[in-house]
Amino acid sequence: MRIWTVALVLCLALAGMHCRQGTPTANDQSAEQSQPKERPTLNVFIWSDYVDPALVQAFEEKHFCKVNLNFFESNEQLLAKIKAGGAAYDVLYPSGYAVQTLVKEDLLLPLDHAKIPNLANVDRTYSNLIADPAMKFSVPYMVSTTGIGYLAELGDLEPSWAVLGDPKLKGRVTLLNDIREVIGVALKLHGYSLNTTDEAELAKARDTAIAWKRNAARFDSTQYHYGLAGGEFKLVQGYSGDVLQSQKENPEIRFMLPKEGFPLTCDEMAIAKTSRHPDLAHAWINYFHDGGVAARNTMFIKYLCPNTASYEQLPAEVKNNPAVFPPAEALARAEIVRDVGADLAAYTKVWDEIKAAQ
Ligand code: N2P
Repeated sequence: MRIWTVALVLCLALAGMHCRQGTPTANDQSAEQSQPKERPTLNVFIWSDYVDPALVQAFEEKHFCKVNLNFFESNEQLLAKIKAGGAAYDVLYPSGYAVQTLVKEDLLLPLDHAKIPNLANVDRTYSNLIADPAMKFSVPYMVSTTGIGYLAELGDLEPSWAVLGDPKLKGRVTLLNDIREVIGVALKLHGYSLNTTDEAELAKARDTAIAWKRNAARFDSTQYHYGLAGGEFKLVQGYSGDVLQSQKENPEIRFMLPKEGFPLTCDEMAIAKTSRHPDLAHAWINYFHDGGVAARNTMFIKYLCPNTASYEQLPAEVKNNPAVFPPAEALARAEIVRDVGADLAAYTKVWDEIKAAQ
């Protein structure tokens, strides 16, 4: 027993020496006299519950750096922050439609593919979902769908967005705090495109969303799945992975993608033009497309990472989960949220009316 303990301690010490060789102080001839070089900080601006924290820690160790995760709750919040300038973010996670806006406004750094060899692992079968298939400015991170999360006690629900207005659930429902998601699914209920710019269609969606708001406890994009797991809410409009993550705490949670169609986004990784650590930012993007890392991340956050090298490392229950990898018949009902350009003003007007309604 003692011999094994000594051997283990020796192994750990050797492993420690080996690790330190890769750090910025490794070539220092007189380590005792000089100050150790300070770890750079990579500032990442990301959605909440969107990365396995153990992988972030492993990256910090591998690249001798500190990672600062900052969270945003909608693309509009991300865009407002980046457009205002002043924030020292390195890596950003906009959805495809927000990538288009950032590129138009010249706020992203063109990517150096030589620094991201794992781009070879990106699954090209999803190229049609991606805003920037040549990956000039952004690399797909996760595909997310928006559906309904609910407690199994509700039984067999009608697979329709109409359930958001069910009076039996008054006060126990939440809606995403997101202009395109809420107006988008109200448009879908009526059979319209969630990228419409038709004023009459938007007005009809507004009235539906106001009725839903009256039935809901609140708009919430970040805590709702905890409320669902705890039973505070019985039914939520939610992102696929958020709802699936909450099954860890409460296995009696279900997820469905309504028959009228649903929003789909491919959320991307991009580097801010003002990044102070562009090399480290490239290394970050490369790391999350390593097959093993992508598989571990998918297992933890339960979103679909379009990374071919990861698929064979996923357990069957993730690979065969239609809420993570929607089958073709479900994908046929998905609609990608697109940049509506100047017509966003019409959405903003409707959103303000929904928010103001009593
Ligand atoms: C994570 C939400 C990410 C999905 N909480 C947004 N498309």
